[in-house]
Amino acid sequence: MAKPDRAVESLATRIQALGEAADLASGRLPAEVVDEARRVTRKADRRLAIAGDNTVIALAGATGSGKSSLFNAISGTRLAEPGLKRPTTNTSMAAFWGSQMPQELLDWLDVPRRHLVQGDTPDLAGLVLMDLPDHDSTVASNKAEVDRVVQLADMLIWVVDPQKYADAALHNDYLEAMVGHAEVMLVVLNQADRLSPDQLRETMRDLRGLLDSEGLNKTPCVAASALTGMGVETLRKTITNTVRKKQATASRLSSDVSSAARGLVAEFGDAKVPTKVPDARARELNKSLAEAAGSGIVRDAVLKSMRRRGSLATGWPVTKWLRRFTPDPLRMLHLDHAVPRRKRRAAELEPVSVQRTSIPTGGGVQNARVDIALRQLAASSSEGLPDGFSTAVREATLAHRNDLPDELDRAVAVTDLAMDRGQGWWTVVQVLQWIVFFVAVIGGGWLLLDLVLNYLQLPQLPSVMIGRAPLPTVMLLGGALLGLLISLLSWIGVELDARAKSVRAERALTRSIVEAADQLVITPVNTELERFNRGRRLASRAIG
Ligand SMILES: Nc1nc2c(ncn2[C@@H]2O[C@H](COP(=O)(O)OP(=O)(O)OP(=O)(O)O)[C@@H](O)[C@H]2O)c(=O)[nH]1
Ligand SMILES: [Mg+2]
Repeated sequence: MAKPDRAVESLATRIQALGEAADLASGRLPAEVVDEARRVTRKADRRLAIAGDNTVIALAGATGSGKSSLFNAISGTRLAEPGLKRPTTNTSMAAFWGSQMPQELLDWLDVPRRHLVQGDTPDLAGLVLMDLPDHDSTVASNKAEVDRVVQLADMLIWVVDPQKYADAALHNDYLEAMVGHAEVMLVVLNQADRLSPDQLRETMRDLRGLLDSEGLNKTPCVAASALTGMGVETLRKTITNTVRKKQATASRLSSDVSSAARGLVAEFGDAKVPTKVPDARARELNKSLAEAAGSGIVRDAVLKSMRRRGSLATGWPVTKWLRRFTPDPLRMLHLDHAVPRRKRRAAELEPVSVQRTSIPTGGGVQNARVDIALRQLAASSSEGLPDGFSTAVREATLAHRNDLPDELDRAVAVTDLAMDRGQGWWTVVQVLQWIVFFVAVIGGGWLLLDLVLNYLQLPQLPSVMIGRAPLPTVMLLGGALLGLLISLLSWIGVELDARAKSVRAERALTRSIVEAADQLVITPVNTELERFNRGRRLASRAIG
């Protein structure tokens, strides 16, 4: 048989989906539909919410009472292994009547051994019949297991035998504690074939009295024998009735779930809705934020500052000295710190020590552009959304509007502009400059000394010639020329470096700004869109 396109969801999954869809829609879709969905979800008690339309019935009791034998007798199978050696059953076992094993439910029940019973038994469809291990009260895990199953069981059948039906361990540790579940319990006195009719009547009266004294008046008790088949039909009927009742309850709930889910889906609408902020809008926002944060100003300042620092470091010592008196543009913006990576991270973690720049920002024009970008982002992100969700999207875009300037400034302040890297060559040039400067100074001094000696008519210094030119002249002119040449070449290097740095700085700033925008605007909006899309998916899944 061809599988249907859409997997048929189990009632349990649909109830869960409806509950989650209602939570996601809360505050955004009309309260009536959300409240109705919640009411329906609440109506589904734990049993229905986990087991859905499956009926869970478990056989519990002392070892040797005949749980496994009864299991086989009731189910008409030989799945359980009854035995003479005690205890026989040490892990729980379940048989499921239907076409597909409800694995999730059996996982919840923690049943390791599972059997599928197929066949023409519509009156047992959806039944999970469990054979629990001996309830020996000394084994804590067994008690925990019974406690676990009883929360979900539509019926818990306690199997006792004529010898141990009054066992203190059973009554004190289990039955008395289960008063709250009296209505879903049934006590079976098995091995009735071992008693004479009189003994049986007597034992049943005794058992009834015991149960009543424990507050279990509503718990029926029946006599049975797995061996002769006595009472088995009654048990089967009780089970069939329970299955039918469960199915009826489940099907009523199922249609309630469907109609509540339909109500939600109608409000979610069927318009095509973006799954995230459109890229173009995010880019637009980033651009306007970069402008408002003054990233262009910083880029220019980096360029100018690198030029100034480079020529200070590599220029001719004389011109260098003069330029020292011009201000550093980055220092004026309070961005001249070369924050080491480790320290930077600490600064990010420490909201009190917020670093501030002095970039002249927040101008009316820039601010207006940010507002426009935010409005457009909200508008195109909320296309097709119902009112409540589109309001939520708008609010998400504006939630941090007032913190944006500060956050952006902080992002700029902690961005590593990499101003302190890649300047090794400056030192080399600096040493060279000083060498040629000294050569020129010595040449000049030499000539000056010659001039003074000549004036005083003292004997001249010996003249040294390089080719046809005197050495001091070569030293003075050569040094000066070489100094200028080195300055010129380094100027080219500095210029290229400054441009590369300013581009890199702008990129780093853009990254910081994009990060801030992501955190303060894009992510909150995307969260809202996810909330809508997930809610709508779940609601339509809950329809079934
Ligand atoms: N005479 C008689 N013997 C029975 C009856 N039911 C079970 N027995 C026997 O009692 C013994 C124990 O039966 P089981 O069905 O294995 O008991 P259990 O409750 O599953 O035991 P554990 O798995 O050890 O917890 C077996 O030898 C069965 O043949 C019954 O109704 N009458
Ligand atoms: Mg057994």
